[in-house]
Amino acid sequence: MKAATAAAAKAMPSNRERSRALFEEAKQRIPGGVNSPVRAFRGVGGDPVFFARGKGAYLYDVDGNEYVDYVGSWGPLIVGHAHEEILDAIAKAAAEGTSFGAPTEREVLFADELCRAVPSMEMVRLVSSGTEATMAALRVARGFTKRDKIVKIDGGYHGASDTLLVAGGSGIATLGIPGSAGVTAGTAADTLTVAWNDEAAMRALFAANDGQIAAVIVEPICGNIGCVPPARGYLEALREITRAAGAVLIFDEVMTGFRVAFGGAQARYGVQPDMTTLGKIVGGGLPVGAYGGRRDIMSMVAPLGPVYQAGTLSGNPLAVAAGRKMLELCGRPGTYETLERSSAALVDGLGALAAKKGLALTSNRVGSMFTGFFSDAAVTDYASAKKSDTARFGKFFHAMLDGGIYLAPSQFEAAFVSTAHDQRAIDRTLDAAARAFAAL
Ligand code: KE4
Repeated sequence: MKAATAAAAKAMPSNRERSRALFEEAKQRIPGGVNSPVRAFRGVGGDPVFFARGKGAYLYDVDGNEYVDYVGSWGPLIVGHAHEEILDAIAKAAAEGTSFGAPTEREVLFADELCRAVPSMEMVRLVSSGTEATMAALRVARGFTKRDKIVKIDGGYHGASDTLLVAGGSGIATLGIPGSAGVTAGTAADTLTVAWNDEAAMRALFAANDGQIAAVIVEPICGNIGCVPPARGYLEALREITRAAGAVLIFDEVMTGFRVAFGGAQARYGVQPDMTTLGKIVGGGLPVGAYGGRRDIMSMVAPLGPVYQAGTLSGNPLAVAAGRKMLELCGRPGTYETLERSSAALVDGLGALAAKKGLALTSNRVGSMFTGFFSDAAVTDYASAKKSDTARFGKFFHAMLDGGIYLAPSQFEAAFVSTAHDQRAIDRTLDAAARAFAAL
């Protein structure tokens, strides 16, 4: 038996009784037993796994089972769990105090490092989550253009603020409908949705709302439909359409920022937005969000300008210390080449194994973010993603979980490879996938 298989057999999660018990207890005090809905396994069935610790590419649950982790806390952990240098940076910052609610030198340094990494940002404001970043960016865009309507992509996700919790329409331009209870029809009415990768629909939307659209916000590589890259020329078309209409183009790079390239998707595709939102990786595993962009737009932000936005823990010293160290690690030579090599080996290996079993698996990958859809057709937008066999995905998810591999518990999410995913981790994953595909 190959060493990797033997290790996998040894590591096979034997039981998850403690997770199950904790979930029952959690549900008494926490809505749905989780502090964020996607963690509840509603997309794949079964009970969530409760984790005790992580190290490198591995997570360890409360029952002592080991997993190769491809969630990476939904993207932030591009250098793996508990990276020594990040832990050290946090410990050093913590020893000097955890929060001041006042400006610090490291925030000044971090702002400059972020703007140098993402040159389309001439100024940047730190917040504590991706949700805050996108919510603020849209408010600034509305203040700057004095227009009310915004456009998002059908199936795009930008955090849980009212303006953005709007369900997608039929795939062509539609007036947004509330995507959550509690979001008013009035709020949703100012949010238009349009299918990803449909340039004609975007042009039609602008023609039908001439002079009324404040901003278009997109994930430059969709990660919340699952991974769905932009069609050739699509981002360039968005840039041209928004510039011509005087609308602000916002790239929500909360997931793609420092993930697909050091400068994010905008560096990879060579398209500069007017504003960028960041999160996840820039916090090094601690709560950091950021929004930034052209100086004339960011000059609207209080106290410099009339658009109000604030946060007690914005620029928190520990989170900024972790984020700065993360950027330093990401900036080291070879980081993205290493991620490309290991991610390609993994996804190509999965494709070959699925093909050997005669399974229809369509994989979309950009750098170290990827999604496998059980579909024999290309997945280019939310409508085509929804046509994939999500029931089969659920079976695959659980077969991989039982094989010691932790994937995102939803078809409509991206998986992430870190620099800690070495050949042993990839081999273990492919061994588990061979068994999982056989069981489908
Ligand atoms: P947070 O508020 O969760 O930090 O960021 C919101 C957000 C904004 N923009 C993009 C492109 C995002 O992907 C996210 C958050 N992503 C989800 C999962 N893809 C986080 C997981 C969760 O909701 O628990």
